[in-house]
Amino acid sequence: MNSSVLLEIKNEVASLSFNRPDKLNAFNREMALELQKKLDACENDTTIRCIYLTGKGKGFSAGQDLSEVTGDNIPGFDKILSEQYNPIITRIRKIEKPVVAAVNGVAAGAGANIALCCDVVVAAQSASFIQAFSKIGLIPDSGGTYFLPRLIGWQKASALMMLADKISSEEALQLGMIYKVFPDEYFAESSKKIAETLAQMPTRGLGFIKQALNSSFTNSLEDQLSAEQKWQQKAGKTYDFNEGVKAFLEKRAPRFRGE
Ligand code: T3D
Repeated sequence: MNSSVLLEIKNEVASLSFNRPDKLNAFNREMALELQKKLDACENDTTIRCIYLTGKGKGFSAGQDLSEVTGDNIPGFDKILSEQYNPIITRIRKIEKPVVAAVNGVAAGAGANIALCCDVVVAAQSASFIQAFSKIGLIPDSGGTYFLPRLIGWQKASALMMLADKISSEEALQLGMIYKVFPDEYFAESSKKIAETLAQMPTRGLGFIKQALNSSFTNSLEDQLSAEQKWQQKAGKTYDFNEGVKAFLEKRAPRFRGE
């Protein structure tokens, strides 16, 4: 049986593809747990230096599989969030490796918010984003109320969450929600290139950038300066820092190892 999350490793990039294309990669429980398992495997594998998340077929992910939240066997939101979505978001933020979200098609509900918590978010021209929750009487979860106002500002976030407007990737770009948009025909290649570039950079340092950014959302300036001091000391002890400076002085290209 095909896995609901495919893993392919190439050029030190782990590509994780949501694989329920007939349901626009909506998350059932199995897929949410499989994603966590595969993210853990990527974290622990030192040969992987960047993670690339995308969807098979025409969607990125339509969020929670709504067929699993109706009927007699409803697991309950508390269980769904604590077992499925919250651990996905915290894992992505904690992994000390860059995570690229390559939004190939529609990203709705939890699908959109999983993309938005990634380190670099790019989208295909034909992709779209919807905070779909309010249409069915829910509130944005999977970190939506945390990341979206910080990305695009309170007012726009509030309106998008309440109105559940479907916005194009170009609009998302203009709002500052995502980093870049690529034409559909070059999307896979262009987005993968970003992941491959990151994988050849000083990836331990990129992991430290991520940690410093995580705390910047809640720290005072003084606390954040201390955090920078802490992560900079760690960065200064890496092989890649030494190599970067040496290569600069020797006027040659650096050969980073992610160590
Ligand atoms: O515990 C909790 O549940 C809390 C957690 C909540 C997290 C959430 O993510 S809540 C939000 C859940 N997502 C949605 O409400 C989005 C629902 N989907 C849509 O609104 C539309 O499908 C899209 C706007 C995303 C795309 O529209 P379109 O016209 O391109 O595609 P479609 O025809 O609607 O969908 C294609 C198929 O995917 C279709 O199946 P079928 O009829 O061909 O067999 C459709 O039913 C299925 N599908 C799409 N989204 C979901 C889904 N099936 C189950 N769950 C879905 N979310």
